[in-house]
Amino acid sequence: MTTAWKGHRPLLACSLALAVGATALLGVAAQGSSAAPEHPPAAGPGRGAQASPAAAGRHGTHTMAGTDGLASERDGYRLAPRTGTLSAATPTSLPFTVTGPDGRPVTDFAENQTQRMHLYAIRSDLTGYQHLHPTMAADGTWTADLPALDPGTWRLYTSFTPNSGPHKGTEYVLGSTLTVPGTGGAAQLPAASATAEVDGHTLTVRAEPTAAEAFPLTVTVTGPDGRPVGDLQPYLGSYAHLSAFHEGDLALAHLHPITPVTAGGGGPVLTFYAMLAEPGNWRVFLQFRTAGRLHTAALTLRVP
Ligand SMILES: [Cu+2]
Repeated sequence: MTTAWKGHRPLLACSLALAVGATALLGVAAQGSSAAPEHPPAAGPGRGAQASPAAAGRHGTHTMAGTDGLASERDGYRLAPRTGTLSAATPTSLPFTVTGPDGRPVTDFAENQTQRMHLYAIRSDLTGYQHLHPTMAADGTWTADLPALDPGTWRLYTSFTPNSGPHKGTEYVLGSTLTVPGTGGAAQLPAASATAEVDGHTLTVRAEPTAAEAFPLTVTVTGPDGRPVGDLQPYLGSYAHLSAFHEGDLALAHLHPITPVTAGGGGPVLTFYAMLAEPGNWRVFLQFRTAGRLHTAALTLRVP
C-alpha cells in the first residue's frame, strides 16, 4: 500500500523474526516482498527487537514520511482537486489530477492492491469514512464518485504509485481539504474500545500500541453465529484493509494484514503490522468481505 508498507515488508523479515520468532511470518514477508527492494536482514543497531521508523528508514531508499496524507505535494507530485468545495446532501463527482515533477498530469500509475488509485475521505470529526476507486480519463483526469457527504470539513487522501519517472515505484499519499457547505455539528468520538460490531460480525483488536514504533495488531473476527470466521474473502487483494485516522491532524495510516491470501478463505485472525506516528486517538476502519459483501467496522484506538 504505502511507501511505509513497502518499507515494512523487508522490515518484517528483520524485526518480526526477532520480535515473534515466527518463521511462518518470515515466509509471509518474503512472499509479500517480491516487488520490494532487497534489504539485508539486519536489525537496527541498539533497537533490540523493536522496529522503528528510524529502523525502517535505514532499510532502503523508501522513507516512512509522506504517506500520511497531510501534505498535498511531495517529490514534485501534487494533488490538484478541480474544486475545494463540494455540494452537500447530494452525490458528487470530484475531478482531480495528480501532476508530476514536470507539472503535467500523471497518467502512468502502477497497480497497488489491484487499483491504480485509492481515494479515502474522512470528516474532521472522524465520521463518514470513504474508500473509493476513482477512474482516470486518458488525459490523467481522475473522477471520484462521492456519495452525499455531511456538511463540514473533509480531508481527502489519494494513494498512488507512479509507474514511470524519477520516483517510479514509490507510493505516495497526498491529501487535500475540502469543504461541504452547511451546518452540522461535530460528532463526539466514540470511546476507545477493543471490539467493534458490524453486520452481525464482532471484531476484537489486540494491540499494545506505541507511537512511532511498529507494533503487531491482531484482529479476530467472529461471525453472526458467534463462531470464529474462516470464510473471509479477499477484497482488493487482501483479507482486510485497515485505515486509521488521527484525531486532530487527520493523519492517515493504511495497513493490510501480513496474513497472506490463501485458497479456502481467511480468518479468524488477521495480523497487521501497524505504525501510528503520533499518540492520541485514532479512528480505525476495518474493511473485510464475506459472502460477496463488504463490511466496514470502526473503533477508536488509543495510542498512549
Ligand atoms: Cu482502495
